[in-house]
Amino acid sequence: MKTLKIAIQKSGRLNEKSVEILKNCGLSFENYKSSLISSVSNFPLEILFLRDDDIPEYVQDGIADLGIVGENVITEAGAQVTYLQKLGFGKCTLKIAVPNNSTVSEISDLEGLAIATSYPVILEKYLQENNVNAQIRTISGSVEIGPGLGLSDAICDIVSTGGTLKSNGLKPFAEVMQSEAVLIGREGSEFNPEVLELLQRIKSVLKAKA
Ligand code: PRT
Ligand code: ZN
Repeated sequence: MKTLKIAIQKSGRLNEKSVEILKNCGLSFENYKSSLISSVSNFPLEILFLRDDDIPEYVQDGIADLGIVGENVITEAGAQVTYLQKLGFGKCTLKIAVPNNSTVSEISDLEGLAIATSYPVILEKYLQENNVNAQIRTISGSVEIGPGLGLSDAICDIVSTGGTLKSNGLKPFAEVMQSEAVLIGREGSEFNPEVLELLQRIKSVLKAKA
């Protein structure tokens, strides 16, 4: 029997829930924080602990068979992967926001302005679909401080409670994409008997929770 590999986030917002769902599937493994790989003792599966940004490509390229990652990360990476199951955690929305005192209130008002984001691919597509020409400033984190520093007129970032926007004097006015954690594989993954078994267990865990 071939041992499958599943890639999950090593640390961060999705780590705990990813580990929890696998444990709830009856999988027995050590969740060593310092180890990058862990073997499941009662299922032909190895767990790879990675930065979330690397997970879509690992699955696309066949280094891992399965992955648990946010839809935002998959879409931004443009990875060719198959969505096997939405997992109901890590829910958030990619939103465009402006300073509270800004006169920008609709998408067309963004014409000619600068927008800071860590999601340039998703934002560019969204702007194109809305026929807006804006300057995208790609930064890797702390996007919310962009307008305060004069780096940008607006931002496009992940929002969950909205607390971070609020505390930085920003207000959202457009939703670019909704996201949650999903189980991904490659085309045809669902025909692998071990993948199918794991998928069935995940579905039962989700059903029991609902
Ligand atoms: O180290 P690694 O690269 O693996 O992790 P990371 O730092 O890139 O990601 P991490 O752990 O922060 O987030 C992992 C995934 O969780 C994201 O890709 C999303 O799919 C999902 N997620 C859910 C979120 C949030 N909620 C979230 N609130 N990701 C980020 N945030 C950030 C957001 O960027 C902003 O800074 O939280 C802030 C806003 O939160 P609120 O509650 O104040 O609105
Ligand atoms: Zn990341």
